[in-house]
Amino acid sequence: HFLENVIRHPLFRSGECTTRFIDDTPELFRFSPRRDRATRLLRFIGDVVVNGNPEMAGRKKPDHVLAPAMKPRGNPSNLISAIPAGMRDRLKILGPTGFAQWLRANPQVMLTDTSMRDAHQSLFATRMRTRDMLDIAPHYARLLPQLLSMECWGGATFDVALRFLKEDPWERLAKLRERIPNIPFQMLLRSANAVGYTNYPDNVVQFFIQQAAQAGIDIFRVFDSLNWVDNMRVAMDSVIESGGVCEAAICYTGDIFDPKRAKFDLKYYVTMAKQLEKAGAHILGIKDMAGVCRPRAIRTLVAALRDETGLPIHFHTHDTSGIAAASVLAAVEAGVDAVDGALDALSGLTSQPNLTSIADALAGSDRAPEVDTNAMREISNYWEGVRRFYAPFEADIRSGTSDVYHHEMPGGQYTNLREQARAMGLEHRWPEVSGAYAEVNQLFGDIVKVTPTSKVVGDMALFMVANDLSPDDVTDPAREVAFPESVVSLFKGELGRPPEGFPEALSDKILQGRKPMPERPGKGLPAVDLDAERHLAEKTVGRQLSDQDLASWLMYPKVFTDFCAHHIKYGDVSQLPTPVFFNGMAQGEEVSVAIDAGKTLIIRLQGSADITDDEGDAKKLFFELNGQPRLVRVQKTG
Ligand code: 3PY
Ligand code: ZN
Repeated sequence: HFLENVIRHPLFRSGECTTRFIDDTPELFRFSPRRDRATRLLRFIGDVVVNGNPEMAGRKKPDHVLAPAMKPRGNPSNLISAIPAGMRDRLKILGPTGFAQWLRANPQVMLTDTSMRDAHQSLFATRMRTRDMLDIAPHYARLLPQLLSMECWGGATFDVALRFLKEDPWERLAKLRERIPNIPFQMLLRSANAVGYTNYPDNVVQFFIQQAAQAGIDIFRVFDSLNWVDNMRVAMDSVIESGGVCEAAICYTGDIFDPKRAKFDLKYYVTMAKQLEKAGAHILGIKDMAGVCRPRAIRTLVAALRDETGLPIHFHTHDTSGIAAASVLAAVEAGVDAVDGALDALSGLTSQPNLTSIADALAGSDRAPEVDTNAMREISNYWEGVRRFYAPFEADIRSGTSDVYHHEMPGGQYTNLREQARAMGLEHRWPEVSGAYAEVNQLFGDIVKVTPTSKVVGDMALFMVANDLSPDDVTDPAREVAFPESVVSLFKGELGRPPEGFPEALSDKILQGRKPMPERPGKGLPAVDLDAERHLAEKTVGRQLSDQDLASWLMYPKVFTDFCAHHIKYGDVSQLPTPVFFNGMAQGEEVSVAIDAGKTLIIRLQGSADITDDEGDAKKLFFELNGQPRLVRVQKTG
């Protein structure tokens, strides 16, 4: 190791070192952390083998070793071939405004692939790991440069990466960016809630967006969970100042043709669209998070928004009903400029409709997108293998459900709420939960339901079912109700407010004399002293923090602290194969883990033995690491 350090040292390589080189260069004695990293990874694998990954508690482990996902076939030189110019190159030349104008004038419909964000958020609780994305990333760069964008960041991915997957979302972004320099990256940003569940002070939102733009996010889809434009402005301004493309989204709820939901009529959406255009949006997103925008509605809406604004329109929906592709095709016929979908193996059910099928269905028409659908299928074959790793996180749903038109649950929430219901022993009462969800929506005054307001509606629905409360019980002034904390917070205005406010009687009952916030929360929240926060965070986690680390801390201080502790104990686990991360290794199994460019660990589990020593019951695991025997002792915790 010492010699390695000497040979690598820039002074040595420059040939200018003197006889004092060794004395004056203490870092020569700092040996490669590789061995230490390997030890920590073996410790992690050992822990999972012996005690299980806590993430898998209560989930069914596969009964056989899972095969790696198959990457696209063909010429292996594919991956060293030059990366073709893609849509990101066009964006760089034209800039956000010029790019948006080009998008609006372009006759073909453009495509966004959500496979790396919303698709897995909506199908398997956002659990897709960085390694599974990186393995296919170079193929995207070479095979699909015509995509408008890849949605690969934001939404719940930030929280889940740190909290459950123990990996750094910023590193994920950097590594994807390195491998895919030519396709725009898109993120979902919850305006004042950034990538969290509550409004943050304005300067925190601004700092987060600056970091995201510098780290390589090109297109920011910005929405507010109550469609309150005032609460979107700070985020929108910040995206624009950071040089990003600001796609301001309207969250679609109700049905523009339903007289009983007249609040969400065409005028409501057109008015909001005009406000967003005035606020500087480059692109207008229609965010149909539940998948309830019917074909007739989207046709009318797209035509109206294109007429009434000068912006390109981007349509996002979910296939929970089983017929969302009909709405996508109707949107295309009505002149929508771009649509979202997921590649075949990650499409359908609560995810996006199938992007490849949409492209194939449009083949030969004057709006047919310029993409290689054979390449999309090849990449999808890879996703099919990857999806198997995450089977324990999938909800047991096998078909589309028309019930979504009634409850309007976002696709990204559906499986989570079912999971919450399961954890509370209420899964067998799911139809009641989904019915209560619709009732809560009415009790709350018929609101937009999307993260984080959807979470509040879900909490209240579970609360009502668990306590056998009817809507009348909830509103009855004579009946005391211990409302969930998130409901109180919503009515206090901590997530903002719907333009028309909340129903007064229920608000009075929930707030019991307290007054709701008169302004958007960000206005009342004092700016965070970023230097002081950095100091506090560094003291807490015991190391210096980058600006990106600080942004993680500002979003989720506790989760980030736990993540750092995990990192100290086990190192960077993001490059472990997913089956190993969740299930450990079987005896005789061998895996390779790339810990750095060009540095790979070959890990083999040779065997194990139960032992009891001074510290209690444990297991000795016999590994082979790059051919050398390594012994790991793991305390049994169960
Ligand atoms: C999120 O905010 O995570 C969503 O996916 C909303 O639809
Ligand atoms: Zn979505």
